[in-house]
Amino acid sequence: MAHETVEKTPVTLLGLGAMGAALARAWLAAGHPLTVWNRTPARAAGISAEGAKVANSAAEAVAANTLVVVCLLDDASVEEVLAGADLAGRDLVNLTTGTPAQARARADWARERGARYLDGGIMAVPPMIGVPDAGGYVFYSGSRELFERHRETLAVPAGTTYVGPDAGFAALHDVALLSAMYGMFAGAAHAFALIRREDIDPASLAPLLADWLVAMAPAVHQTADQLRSGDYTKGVVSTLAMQVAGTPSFLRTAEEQGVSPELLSPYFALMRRRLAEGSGDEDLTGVIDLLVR
Ligand code: FVH
Repeated sequence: MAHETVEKTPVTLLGLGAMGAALARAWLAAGHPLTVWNRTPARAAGISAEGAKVANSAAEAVAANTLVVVCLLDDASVEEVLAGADLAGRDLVNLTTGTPAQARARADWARERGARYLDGGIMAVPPMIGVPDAGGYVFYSGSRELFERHRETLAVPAGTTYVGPDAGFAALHDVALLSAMYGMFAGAAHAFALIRREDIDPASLAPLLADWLVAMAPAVHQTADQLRSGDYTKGVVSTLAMQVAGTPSFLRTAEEQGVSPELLSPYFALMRRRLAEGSGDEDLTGVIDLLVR
């Protein structure tokens, strides 16, 4: 029986930090020919032993393959590393975290140099890379054609979610989700602080906290529905007026427990401002409009 050999797209990867190394290992494990470069050459030794070609310079690595993936510290390092490389005809995929404006400027910069450009925002930590069930994925935005052309290769390290032709959208989605995550961490930090001096095992609070946050998370769908309709009273269960009335109890409890209210206070202040505008029968959605300058 004849065996068909499926050629795997060769990949160039610049950057072998924690995330770059995880990406490299995922592509090698899936059989993709891989050329790598890293500023500190010692970091490439392990990947080389696993089968990657190590280029002597970033320019040499870029010249090796059409698909060039960059995963460096920040946008400034991307500029520095690619400065001496000939990008003409390259498919540049930038997985370096940055702002939407940086991504848009980098897309223009790449286009001026004759490259096609796709920006990525990684929603995973290194141990999730190359582990299909880990739930990690990458937001992509920019050239749809480029995304489709390399979709299979890009899906090797983590899932792929294309969010539009605007190169800034991957970074915007990335930062939006991570910002929400920090809000959640802030709330959890306050909760743990409240019990810190009591005879309550943090390990007994943790599952209660996790279950509660999971139970509350679907509320974002109602928020989205209200934002779309413009009616912030639609489906409201707990009115802003009722919630503002409850806030002194939260602040007094913090005081009684010797806990600074500095994580809660800014949000409560916004709720009170919205209430003062006469929006007591609304949900908390109106706070969003106070944030948008
Ligand atoms: N690791 C994580 O948990 C997060 C998950 C979400 C996405 N981020 C972003 O991924 C980018 C790379 O992150 P990383 O984890 O690989 O970061 P490091 O381990 O610190 O490696 C940084 C690499 O960048 C190289 N580098 C830094 N500055 C320069 C420069 N001026 N010129 C050339 N290369 C530079 C560094 O090289 P070296 O220090 O080994 O010589 C590493 O290869 C990042 O945007 C995260 O936000 C990761």
